[in-house]
Amino acid sequence: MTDVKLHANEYIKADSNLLRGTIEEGLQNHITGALYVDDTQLSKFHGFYQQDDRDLRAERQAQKLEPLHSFMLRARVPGGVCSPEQWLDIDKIASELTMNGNIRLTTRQTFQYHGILKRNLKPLIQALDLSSLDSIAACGDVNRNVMCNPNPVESELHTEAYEWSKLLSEQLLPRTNAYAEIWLDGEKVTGGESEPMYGETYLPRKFKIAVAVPPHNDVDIYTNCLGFIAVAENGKLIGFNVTVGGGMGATHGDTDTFPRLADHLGFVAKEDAIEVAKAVITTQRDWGNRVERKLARIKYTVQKHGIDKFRAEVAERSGVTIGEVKPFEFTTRGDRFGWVKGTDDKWHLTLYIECGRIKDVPGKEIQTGFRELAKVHKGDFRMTSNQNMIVANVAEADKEQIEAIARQYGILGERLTPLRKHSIACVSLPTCALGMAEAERYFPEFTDKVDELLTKHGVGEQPIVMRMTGCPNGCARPYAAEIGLVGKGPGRYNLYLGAAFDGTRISKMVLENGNETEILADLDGRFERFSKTRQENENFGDFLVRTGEVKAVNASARDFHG
Ligand code: SRM
Ligand code: SF4
Repeated sequence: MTDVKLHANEYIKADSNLLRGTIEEGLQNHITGALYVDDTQLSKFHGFYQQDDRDLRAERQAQKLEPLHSFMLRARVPGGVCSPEQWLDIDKIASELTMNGNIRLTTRQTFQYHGILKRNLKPLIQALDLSSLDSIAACGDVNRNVMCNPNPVESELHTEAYEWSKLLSEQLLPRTNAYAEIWLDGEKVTGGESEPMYGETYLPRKFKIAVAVPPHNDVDIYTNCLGFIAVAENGKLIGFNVTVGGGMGATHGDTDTFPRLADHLGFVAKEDAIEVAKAVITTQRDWGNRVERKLARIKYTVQKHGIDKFRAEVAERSGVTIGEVKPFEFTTRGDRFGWVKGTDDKWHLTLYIECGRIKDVPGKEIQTGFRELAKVHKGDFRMTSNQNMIVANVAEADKEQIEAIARQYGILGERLTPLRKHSIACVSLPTCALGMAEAERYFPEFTDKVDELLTKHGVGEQPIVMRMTGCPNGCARPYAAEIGLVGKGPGRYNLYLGAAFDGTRISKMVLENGNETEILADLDGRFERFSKTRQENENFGDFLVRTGEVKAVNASARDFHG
């Protein structure tokens, strides 16, 4: 035993009886809409967060009322794939059991509900279960939703990659019976339970995995804790180039924190992938920082020990020979909108969903449109890591009907600019407790203004990855965007530039605490120079770095703040 005082969450986990805590008692307490304080940390492992509507906070405080507590629940949907029947259930649950009635697609290929009252948590989780969906480990200090390239174009390889994402997700789930007991009235386990991989204090911090299929890096593989880049021979998966140590979160003004792109661990044959994943996880479990939560992600563990030492440990724990990285190349990152045909002759229609919000708005009945699509669609739906949706696996004969419905409800997105197609924003206000500035509610209007500037300089057709978050936690991966806006205070953002289009270099701050006018003025000048002096096919981020306008961030611990 050491005398070191661990972070408070470590004691909450240790005392939780494998994630049960007093959640059940809290659900029975009808005096408050909240859970008991410690349980709000444990609830994350069950997939939900306690929140309150920040727009109403001051008013409720003035009336001496407790905040209007409600819950955000995130589902676990490996690879983002669900059936039309499941979508109809997801939609019905939103209408019947949440206050706002809508659905939010996330940057990690799943969906969230906001505004769930405490009394509706259990019926909601039970309704998901009836649809073979769950929220186990969607949040918390465990492996979360596993991402996978969702575009089933190179059909066979994608199917295999998707199967791996499901397997990884299943194999790395916590083993406690707590979820079944609390939410699904499962039989109570009275002893002998254990968490063989995680241990009773789970991981020091959240953990994220993605599977990519080159040349598409839509899952932003290098921003993940652990990444599997599919390697194929003759169209068949033979293994993965594995990456470790990526992550985005940082704290304003704290130079000990930084976003970091993952290092290459090496090539691993596919039959060894699960063992390697487990070894990476247990290494992080044992080596990760349990004192300082903000330094507890695996990116800091890899940074501290170095990739060579980390690799040796993983090889030893797994007994797997980790080979040299096999050649591969990423060329695209965003989603491929419109129709694409797979190698098996099935069609896939990618639809743009502004900030991932599935909700009817004037001129765009997105929620109704998807309901109608789900009623006739015979393939599946695929949520993308850019908060969009693919109506996947459509037979040639059904194409026309699917397209007609998408057009009827205004979700075909025919007039999207390249900038918009490559843009995402996080949720932020009013539900996110950590938001410092608007994101989802302001981003569409901001994108219009940036588009106007690009058009003014004749570069409106240039695809640029632009992302906005309401705080430095990085939920829309803004530091991996060519234009990143990170909330600093109401109406104020730090502007980050110079990341690579393909996600292989992060950005650097060029303007601190700017308002809209200052940010647009900064971009205006840069777009002008870009239009005049760019090289053929040069991307915006690369141009800024080549011309020295922005210093390249090659090693983030050294360059991001320096
Ligand atoms: Fe996130 C915390 C939303 C993807 C880094 N994130 C939060 C919370 C739960 C706020 C909180 O802790 O109270 C946000 C809930 C807002 C709301 O009202 O819904 C939130 N994060 C989201 C989502 C919904 C953003 C979106 O607009 O889609 C994404 C859900 C993904 C999912 O389905 O699992 C989401 N979050 C991310 C990503 C992107 C990714 O994983 O690819 C990141 C950066 C990558 C990374 O993890 O490094 C990210 N979220 C964070 C962090 C910073 C962690 C850190 O290393 O410091 C926090 C804060 C924390 O954990 O303390 C956070
Ligand atoms: Fe909330 Fe910040 Fe994440 Fe945006 S980036 S959802 S404001 S935690």
